[in-house]
Amino acid sequence: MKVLKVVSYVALLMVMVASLVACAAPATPAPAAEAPKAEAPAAAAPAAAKEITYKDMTMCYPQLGAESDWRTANTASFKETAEKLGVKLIFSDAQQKQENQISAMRSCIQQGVSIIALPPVVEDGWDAVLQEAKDAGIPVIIVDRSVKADPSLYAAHIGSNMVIEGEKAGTEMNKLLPDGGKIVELSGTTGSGAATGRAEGFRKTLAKNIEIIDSQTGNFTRAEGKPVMEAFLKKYGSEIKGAFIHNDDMAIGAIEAMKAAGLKPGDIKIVSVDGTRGGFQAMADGWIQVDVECNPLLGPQTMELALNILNGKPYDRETLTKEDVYYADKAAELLPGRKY
Ligand code: GYE
Repeated sequence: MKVLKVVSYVALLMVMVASLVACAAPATPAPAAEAPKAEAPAAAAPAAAKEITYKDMTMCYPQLGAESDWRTANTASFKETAEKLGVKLIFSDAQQKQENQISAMRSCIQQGVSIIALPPVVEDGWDAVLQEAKDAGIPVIIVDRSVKADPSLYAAHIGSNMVIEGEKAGTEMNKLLPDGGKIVELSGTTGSGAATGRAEGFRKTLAKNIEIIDSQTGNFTRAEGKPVMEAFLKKYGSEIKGAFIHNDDMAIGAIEAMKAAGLKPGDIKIVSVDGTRGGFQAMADGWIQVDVECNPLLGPQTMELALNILNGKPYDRETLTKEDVYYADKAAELLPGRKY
């Protein structure tokens, strides 16, 4: 009888302890799109787990490609930071194809990585694979470009505000062409957050007396930037007073076409984006007038963010990088100090 009573006391005690533990566990976060601080998904940080360190972390980085100097610097930033901190990095190169990024993510999910950092080549079409990661308890940080997906499907975004970059570019074009005129646009990869945002911001600030007479994609590469500018020059000749070019690599390709057509630096006023060494050199040579900076060195911040997410610490859902605007007159002086 007595034994039975003790047994039932113990059972009661166990139930109480179990419910206490359940209460102490972090609540599943409400989708925190507009909340300043967010909490990690419960699955990522069991209450009793000891603090995760960089050495415990496996980060999947399904890089979108190697299309530009920006991208090369971004890849290097992730690889160097992982090496320095002791993070295991599973890196792949999707060659600008979304389906490759999706299969790389699926393979990472299967391997049971701690976290995925995704630089999405385009904005649409991520819901299914993001849901799969969520179901597997693997948090996803969107890096660099944005996605159009329910915010509850990913933990955070870190990168640039592409609309603001476009707005800055528009303001600079207005200064370069105070009397207005016709301009062309070489845009980035169709459907990418970088191209859509820059195009939108640019149009927001562009003065009424400046007309965009044509806009074509050069897919963010030198190789494709050149023929696009060639075609523009053939079609519009000296009508073109300015060009908004969505990255330095395409600008460098476009400049080759301009040289081949016998143009001189400054004949077409160029506003470019990224602020790579190549862009700075083209500014120093007088071909690019203004370069709107876009920072690719996202490795350190992303890994720190990942650690906070995995440890269930409060973190910012949106981290924007600080970026400047650079002008041709200072380019030669600043070039040696550029990190990418
Ligand atoms: O501007 C371009 C690269 O997504 C911000 O992608 C990035 C862009 C960058 O190819 O050079």
